[in-house]
Amino acid sequence: MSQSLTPPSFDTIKAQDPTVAEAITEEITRQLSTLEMIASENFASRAVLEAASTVFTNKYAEGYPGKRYYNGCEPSDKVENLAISRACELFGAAHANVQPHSGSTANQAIFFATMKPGDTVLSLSLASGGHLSHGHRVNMAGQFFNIINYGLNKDTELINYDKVASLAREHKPRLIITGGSAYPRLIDFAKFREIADEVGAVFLTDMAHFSGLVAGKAIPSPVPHSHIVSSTTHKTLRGPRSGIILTNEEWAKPIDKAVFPGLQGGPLVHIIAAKAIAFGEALTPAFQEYSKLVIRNAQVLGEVLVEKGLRLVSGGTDTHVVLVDLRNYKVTGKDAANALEHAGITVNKNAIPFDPEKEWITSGIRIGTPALTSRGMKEDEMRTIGGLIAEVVKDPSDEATQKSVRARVSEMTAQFPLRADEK
Ligand code: DSN
Repeated sequence: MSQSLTPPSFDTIKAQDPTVAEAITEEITRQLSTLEMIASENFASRAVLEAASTVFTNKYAEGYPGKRYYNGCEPSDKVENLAISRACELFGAAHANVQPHSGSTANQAIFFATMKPGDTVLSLSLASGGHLSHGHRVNMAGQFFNIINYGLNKDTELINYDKVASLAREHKPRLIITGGSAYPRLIDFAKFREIADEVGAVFLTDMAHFSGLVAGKAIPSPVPHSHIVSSTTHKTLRGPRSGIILTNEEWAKPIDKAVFPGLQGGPLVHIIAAKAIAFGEALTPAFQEYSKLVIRNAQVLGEVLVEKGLRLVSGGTDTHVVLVDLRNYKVTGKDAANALEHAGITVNKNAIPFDPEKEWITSGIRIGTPALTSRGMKEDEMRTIGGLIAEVVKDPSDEATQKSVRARVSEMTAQFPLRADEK
């Protein structure tokens, strides 16, 4: 069994707490033996996993390097300073806060730094590929702020920049957000900044999904155009499960203050250490190659699905994600995702723009290539997988097909370690 998923202390867990060990073993087996195609997931390196399980988890380090509330923070300072300087180098940012526990808490801190309750936010709707934390009605942001959503052009399924500009002029938002969880195309960050400047708004890019592609220089960066950029660190960026905020000089202090003491308590120093390692990995030429391959794989996968008669939202992808409209097959996202899981292919149901189905049913599935690209899969594998997906999705009630595809998935996954670079 590949070691890349196994933290150093796993044998101790087995001896001390077999029930937890059993769940961990099941998860290791699941990750190894299925095709992980959730667009927001990836396989962190052994070094990242090791760092995340170190004794730094024992340390309280409230504050920032050089200015902590507790004593004994010298090693914590060292590792946090390293994470900060690597993040700044990686993204060409003036300032980085590496303490947010997740992408959602990063966004909450940004709201706290930039707005008062009741202020107006202009963000991409969840139904158009945005994110819950950008102000969906069930999210804290949706309840504390006045959320105005922009959407997509119905014909192109691309962001309707004219509508963004007219909504910005009408509602005078304090914060304009772009980025999301299911928008497969490049975003015109310069255009957003122009609109934000015109109405005096702060411009935030949430690059949680595509930050690894930016780090790998495979797509344009939002950093030069945004006042503030938030991200997770575990998706395309392939680090530990966590978040970061990048800012220009102007927003550095307010953001630091909003993260701590505004929102969080003690930072997760073990995870900050893991982030430092991930940023170091992302600074390598190998990561740049990886990022380009992630996109190429998504494009090839998309082409195969189109050949099989499925429609891709916006006609394709520029990133790591393809959003598939299943209506040609008369199948719902929920049924397709469940059938694929039985066949050993993990994706998620996802609303497509202007989806006639409810949020828990949907007409689409979202498929991503970051994790399988980490396994070393390339165009040939994407062609095979595209065919398998179409076979299963065509008739989600066909259990025999699911079984035969499951067998082929097992054969395929047995040939690839979780990390091609860590055999
Ligand atoms: N859950 C993440 C995703 O899948 O895109 C976003 O938070």
